[in-house]
This record gives sequence, structure tokens and C-alpha cells, in this order.
Amino acid sequence: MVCQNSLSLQAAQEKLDANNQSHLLNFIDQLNPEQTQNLLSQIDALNFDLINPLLDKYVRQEPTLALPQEILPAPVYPIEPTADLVDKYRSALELGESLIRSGKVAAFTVAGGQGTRLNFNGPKGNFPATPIKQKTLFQVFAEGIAAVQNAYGAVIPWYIMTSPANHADTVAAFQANNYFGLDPANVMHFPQGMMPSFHRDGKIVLASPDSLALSPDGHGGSLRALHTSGALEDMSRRGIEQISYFQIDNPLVYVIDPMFIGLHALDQAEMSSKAVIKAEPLEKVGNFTLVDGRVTVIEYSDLPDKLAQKRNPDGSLCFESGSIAIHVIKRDFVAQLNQHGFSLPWHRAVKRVPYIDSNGALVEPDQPNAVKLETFVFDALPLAQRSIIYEIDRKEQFAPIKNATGTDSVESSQQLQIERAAAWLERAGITVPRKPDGAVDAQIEISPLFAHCPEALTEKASSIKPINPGDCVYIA
Ligand code: UD2
Repeated sequence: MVCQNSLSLQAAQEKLDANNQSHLLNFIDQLNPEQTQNLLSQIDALNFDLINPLLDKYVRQEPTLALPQEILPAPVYPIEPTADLVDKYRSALELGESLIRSGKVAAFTVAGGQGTRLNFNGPKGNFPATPIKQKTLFQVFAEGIAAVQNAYGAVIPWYIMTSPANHADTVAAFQANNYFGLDPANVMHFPQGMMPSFHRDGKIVLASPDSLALSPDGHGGSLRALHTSGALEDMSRRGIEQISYFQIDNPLVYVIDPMFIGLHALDQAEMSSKAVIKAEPLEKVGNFTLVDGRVTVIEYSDLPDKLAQKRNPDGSLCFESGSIAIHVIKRDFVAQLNQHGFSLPWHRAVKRVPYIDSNGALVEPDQPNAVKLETFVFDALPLAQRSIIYEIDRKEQFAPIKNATGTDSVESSQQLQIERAAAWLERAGITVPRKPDGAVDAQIEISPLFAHCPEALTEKASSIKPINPGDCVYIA
């Protein structure tokens, strides 16, 4: 959020004095002109109308969470249609496909996060994700989009939200890789908004003499960034009606899913979600609930364990549907939010943030010391008049890379990618070698350009060579 023409020093002083943040200019005398400019730009970008009301509510104390009086499970469209839904699913698929074919669907990836858990330097989209070719997440999604474009003879513009910290590196990765075969005219990168970190007394953290401690304002910021960046306007010019939203971390995501888009559009929903059946009652995913008749995600940390563990008479969990952060959002809905003004609740996290103390010394705290604030995109769900949830098979569509090791690591994700490739091949009638315990006895990777969905693979099954135990097979 660096502005070209920043404040004068005097105006900055006045702005900070008025808002009790004058310490940010403590070291201004030591800065060279470029550093001064940098600091003044950051001060210029501070929006105290937004920040000040948050200090008492979220920063100086932990907000008290008022759980709604009544929390009900949200209705979910099942993976396979029940008898009464067969016709509806057929119509939904037709509608989804026709929206794609007529160029009314865009892909949208949120990639502004800092990816700290992965210990990876640079944009997370550059992380090598696939088991054999080590394709990066960006390449996997780009090829998925290219495959859908080929299948439907339509353009799928791709919008990628970065953060100021990884924007230049992200764009450079696309340029260095020839946009992974996509037409650069149909790919748009834009940075999200930033929020300062705060000391617990409400003072903004100074990260160095010439810069504030800033971090991305959460994926909820995407709904505003789509507007401020001009992406929404670009979509409108192109006739885009629906936005397929997904995170940077899941190489198994269906970048564009005609059935999901169709169900959402058929029900005239404004923002919809995919769900998985939770692996365990307290799994760390958001819970789909119904509050005051609106679909509402309650984060795992906020849903009382008693409710999370409550079971139906048949043994299933009452709140069994977990959010995997895949949505379809109507472009009009985002436009209206921005037109009429909206605010999402802020979520508070206390983190370790290095800072400059009053003597100008850099302090590297070993305990969490500062408050970071973020908004979450799923908090926009209750703002939608209509919202549907579509259950999917997690083995088919969910293998996120979040951690360096263990659960949701590159290792677990690659294993799941191989398992899915094997499932697609077996569905197409091809024998996949398996060990006695059922595990796939081969390394297998299917290029999205060869097949982006099981049906596409089945059509090409005759061209695939037999797979032997221990083989390393890249199908392209
Ligand atoms: C998210 C969901 C969780 C579940 C899970 C599925 C939250 C709070 N929780 O957990 O309920 O659905 O995903 O995988 O979202 N991002 C930005 N800008 C930001 C912050 C994040 O673009 O300011 C992007 C980030 O690049 C990534 C995605 O949002 O693509 C998820 O962020 P995360 O890693 O903080 O969320 P996570 O995995 O804890």
C-alpha cells in the first residue's frame, strides 16, 4: 500500500499526534531521504478511521466471543445425489458447463499469506508440489486452468491476490515461466491490503527506524482488494459472472468445478462453499453451521468442544461438515458489498514480532508480544442472502501443503496426489500395482494438461501404458 506522493513530514506528525502514534517518527532524524520517503508512505497509508475503533475491541484486550444463541448444522448437498436430487444435479452440471463455455467464470487464487509454517522462502505458489515433476503450485493451477480452457473452448481469466511482500516475486515467477503457458492478458496479479501489528497497549509496532511492522490483512481482504485493484471491473468488462475461489496450498483443487458452479448458480446463491466430512470432531477446519438462517462458518477454535463432539442418533457428527476454503462467489455480490460498504469481523492473533525499542535497539522477542489482525473470507457467508454447501470427497480434492512435516505437509500431499492419480486410473479400467496393505506401489503423476478430471482420463485410457510395481510414471 505504498503511495507515490506521500505526506509531508509535518502532515505525518499531525496525523500521528492526533492518533496517539507519534513514536513512529522517533528516528526520523537518522533516516536518509529514501528511508524517510518509505516511512512517510507507510504512515500515509494508515487508515485511522478503520484502526482506532479496533484498538479497544481487539488489541488492548481479547474480544469476548459471543456465541450465537442457536447454532444448527447447515444443510449440505451430498457428493452423490439422492434420488430426489438426480435431476437437479443433471441440470446443475449443464448450467455450470454452459457458464464456463460462455466465458462467464473466472478463477481466483488467494496467495497473499506468509506461509511461515512451511519455512519456505518466497511466494508459496513457487513451492514444488507434485511427486515426480516437482511442479510448483502455480504451475499445477495454471495447467488446470489451461485444461479447462481447452475442454470448453473458453477463456478462464485468472486473478491472483498477492501481498506487497511477495507481489514482485510472484509476478517474476510467472514471467520467468512464460506464464506457465497461459496468455498473460488473461492473468492478473494484485496485492492485498496490509494491517499494522500492535503492541498490547495499542501502539503500532515499528519494525525498523524507517518501516512499520505490517502484515497482510487476511484472506477476507480479498473481497475489498478485488474492488480496489480493478479486478472486479476487469471481470465485468469480460462478462464474468462467477468467481471460483481457492487457496494457494491445495494442489488437488478443481480450479473450476462445473457441478459446484452449477449448483450454486441454479440456487441463485451469492457465495457458496465446498465441504468435507471432518476427519475427527476437533479437526482444525471451520465448521459449517446455520445461525439465524444464514450459513456461517465457526472456526474450530471457537466452536465449543461439546458441540463439535455432539452426535446424531445414527452416530454421525451433528457438525460434520468442515470448510476447506473453496468457494464460488457471484461477481455481483462482491460488487454490491463494496458499493454499499461492508465490514468483516477481525480475528486477533498474538505473535512474535521483532520491534525497535525506544532506544532504537532491535528486540527479537522469544514470546508472542504483538497483536495481528486479520479478516476471513468465510465471514462474508452470512452476508449472502443465499449460500449453498456442496460436499466433496476429500481424497479427491483436498491435499493441502501447509506444514514442513507431518499432517498437511508436502509428503502427505504427494502421497494423496499419487492415491488420486491411481483412483482415476483404476476408474478408467487401468490396473495400478498395489502393495498388500493397499498402498499404491508406484510413483504416479498425471499432468492436468493430459486430464484435469477423471472423465477426461477415461477418454484417453487407451493411450496409457501398463504400470508395473515400483514404476515412476508421468502421464502427459
Ligand atoms: C484455512 C481455514 C480453515 C480451513 C483450511 C483449509 C482460515 C482462518 N482457516 O486455514 O478453516 O478451511 O484453510 O485448508 O482461513 N491468505 C492470503 N492473505 C492473507 C492470509 C491468507 O492470501 O492475509 C491466503 C494464503 O495465502 C492461503 C490461504 O489464504 O492461500 C489460507 O491461509 P492460512 O494458511 O492462514 O489458513 P489455514 O490454512 O490456517
